[in-house]
Amino acid sequence: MGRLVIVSNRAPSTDGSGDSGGLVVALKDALSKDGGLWIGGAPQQSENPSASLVFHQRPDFEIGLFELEPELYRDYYLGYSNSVLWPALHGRVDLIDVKPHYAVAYREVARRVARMIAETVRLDDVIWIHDYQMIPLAHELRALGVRCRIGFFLHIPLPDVQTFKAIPEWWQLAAWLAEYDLIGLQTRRDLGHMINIFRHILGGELRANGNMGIKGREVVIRCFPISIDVTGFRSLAAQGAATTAPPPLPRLIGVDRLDYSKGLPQRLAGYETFLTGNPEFHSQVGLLQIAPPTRDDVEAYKEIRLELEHLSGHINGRFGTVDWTPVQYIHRALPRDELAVLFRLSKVGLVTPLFDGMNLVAKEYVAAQDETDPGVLILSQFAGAAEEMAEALIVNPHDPHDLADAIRTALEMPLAERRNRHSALYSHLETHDVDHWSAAFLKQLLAVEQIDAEWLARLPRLQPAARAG
Ligand code: ADQ
Repeated sequence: MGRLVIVSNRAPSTDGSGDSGGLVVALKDALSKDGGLWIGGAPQQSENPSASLVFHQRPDFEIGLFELEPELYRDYYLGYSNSVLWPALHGRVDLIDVKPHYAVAYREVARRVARMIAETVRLDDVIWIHDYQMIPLAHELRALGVRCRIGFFLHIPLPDVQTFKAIPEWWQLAAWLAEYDLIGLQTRRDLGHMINIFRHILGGELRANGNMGIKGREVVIRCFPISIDVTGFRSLAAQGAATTAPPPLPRLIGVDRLDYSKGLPQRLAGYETFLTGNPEFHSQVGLLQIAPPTRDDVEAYKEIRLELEHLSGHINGRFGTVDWTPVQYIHRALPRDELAVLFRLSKVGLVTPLFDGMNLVAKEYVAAQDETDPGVLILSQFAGAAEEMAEALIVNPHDPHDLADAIRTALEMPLAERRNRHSALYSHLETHDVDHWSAAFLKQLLAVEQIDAEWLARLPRLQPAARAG
């Protein structure tokens, strides 16, 4: 194999700062082995963007930044990616903000980035594209004659076919996805949706080997549940906790980007129901909710922020006393080592999204626990993580009574049961960490045969002219 070429909306820093956690840690080894390249958006937009990638050599791998004009970036990123695809793929079709120029910008960015990539890749390179901001890239690269293996990993969920069809460009998106050699999804749930989307929209057929036959070629689709650096996070938590005083009251903790998919108002409603039904816990427990802002320029995000401030104020006003604040709400990001300690020193981890590709917080909470006296994870049935983490207390985040019951069960759970549940969850994570995830994806991608030149020559016929957007 030649180089591993990663493509994502944002590139890691050019000096290696801020590498802790996440994809960079997962892919560093694979990237440094064969002189890898990470292509991603430049941190700043530019009125006079470079027509080619701007390269930076880090000691471990090379970075190629693509620059975009501010307006194009806004329409592609805040517009199509986060006001159309993000809500639609999270099943929130009510929040889609359709504007034709968003779709045009999304396609234009893919075209430009593909041209920049085509200038630099070699036939034996392997390209791994990440997430919903980049779906048309394989199509654009194939149109430029790029014959490398191209894989795609979707970090967020894929909804059922009817919800998918609420996106105006539904046909086009399905066709773009069908041009990858390998599509990786987080869960079996999403894999099922992918199969149905290909079946219903493109007439694809599921083969006995699990691949999809679509218009004369085979697309490999598999699920690869993403994970974290389990032992690294565990040591971070253990080290920090050794010098940190535990909180005065047993603590419930929630850590989420402030996003409507994370179910924060529903979580607070469940906590309020718990406090209403269990007065003996008043002044005996506290909820710490950490929710840093994201995508503040998108209207739906302003609304969720106001709602959360209102709800936490409401609960504190209703139940709080001079000595007790039932909800502590922090609206900013914290360093990873601080988060790890906060997780370890919290009796209950609340991870209750309405729909989530995976949810790494669930895995971080478990990894951070002291195995001799672990806390309890309360996990939404709609988080991708629920497929692997059955020993958590699984809840329906839409039902405040279910959530309230789970909070009480978690706070009263005997030590032996907490240890049993934690030990089952941790042993699974230990063997399914983020290295396992990236190795499994790359192994599968390398097993795909080099692209068929004949198929490549026929490619334009896959696009009916009327649909080209
Ligand atoms: P996200 O939607 O961003 O990721 P998630 O998987 O929960 O969601 O990851 C969030 C990360 O940000 C975690 O590592 C968490 O610790 C960190 N974080 C959250 N709040 C923080 C705070 N206040 N301060 C510092 N760090 C904070 C998308 C998909 C997920 C999928 C991931 C990875 O939506 O479903 O799990 O990609 O594929």
